[in-house]
Amino acid sequence: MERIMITGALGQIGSELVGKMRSIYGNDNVLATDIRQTADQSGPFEILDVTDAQRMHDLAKDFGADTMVHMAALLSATAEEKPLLAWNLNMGGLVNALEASRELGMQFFTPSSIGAFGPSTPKNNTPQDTLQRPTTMYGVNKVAGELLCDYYHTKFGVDTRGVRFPGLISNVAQPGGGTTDYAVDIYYKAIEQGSYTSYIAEGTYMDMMYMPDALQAIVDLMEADPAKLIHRNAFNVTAMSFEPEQIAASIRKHIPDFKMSYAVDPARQEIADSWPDSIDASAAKSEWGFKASYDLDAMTFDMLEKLKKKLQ
Ligand code: AKB
Repeated sequence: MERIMITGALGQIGSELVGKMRSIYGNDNVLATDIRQTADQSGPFEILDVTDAQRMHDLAKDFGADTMVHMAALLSATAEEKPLLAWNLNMGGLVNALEASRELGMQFFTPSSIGAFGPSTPKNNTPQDTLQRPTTMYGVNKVAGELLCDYYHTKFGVDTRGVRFPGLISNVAQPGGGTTDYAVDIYYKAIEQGSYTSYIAEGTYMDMMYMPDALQAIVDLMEADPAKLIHRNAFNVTAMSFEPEQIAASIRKHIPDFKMSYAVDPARQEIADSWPDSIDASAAKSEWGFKASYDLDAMTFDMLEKLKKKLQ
């Protein structure tokens, strides 16, 4: 990785990944792209609608990119509300990014998700290789995307790599339209209001990870020795699994009066119920040394510290 192009650079992951990659590879070697304009960039930035294959190809070529990191996508709850848009954007953007990578010989990364699993998948310690019959449009996109990345590797020799991210928690950019977003919002509301009303029901376990671990996982996988990669795409990665009461309890260690109530959103609850309670990341650990540094309490401490400074 020397010249990296990132799509969806203003999204939840992209807005921190750009900074991380610029700090490692140099500001001028990371091209950030997004469909929206921003005034706030420390290096090259271009407007890009990922469904525009020609512009994606031309930007990568003009920049001399050797790596494509494709992040632009609709998340699970929005994809359920706008399934056709999700199909066109998530699959159209992905195939365009893979094609540009094939044509220009770029290494390739894109994230899959725990959303690639469904109700018939084993719910606990979900294996790396298992049943994948998701019931959401987002999940359909993710499974198809995993297969498409495998195909571009075996058929065309593109160096495709990827992980299945759990819910990602960060204090920089807020997610939008995801099912796991409550686990970010709760920290903001804990500081702003001392209380939170969860749209996810008590007792609903989902895998999660703190953003610094997610960013490090992307860099580590992209830098990994290809000879050691058996899976390449869609590695299960996770740092913790919790239900809403556990995150509330973790927050109460710092804000003792924090109050939690519930107003369950049936649409997002249905999505959450179709996902695993916990996934097994042993393939990522053994094939490229994946390791998460933050557990729930370490993440809560850091989130509250950083958000207090940001919000007060
Ligand atoms: C979502 O909730 O849609 C995402 C995901 C788990 O992929 N955070």
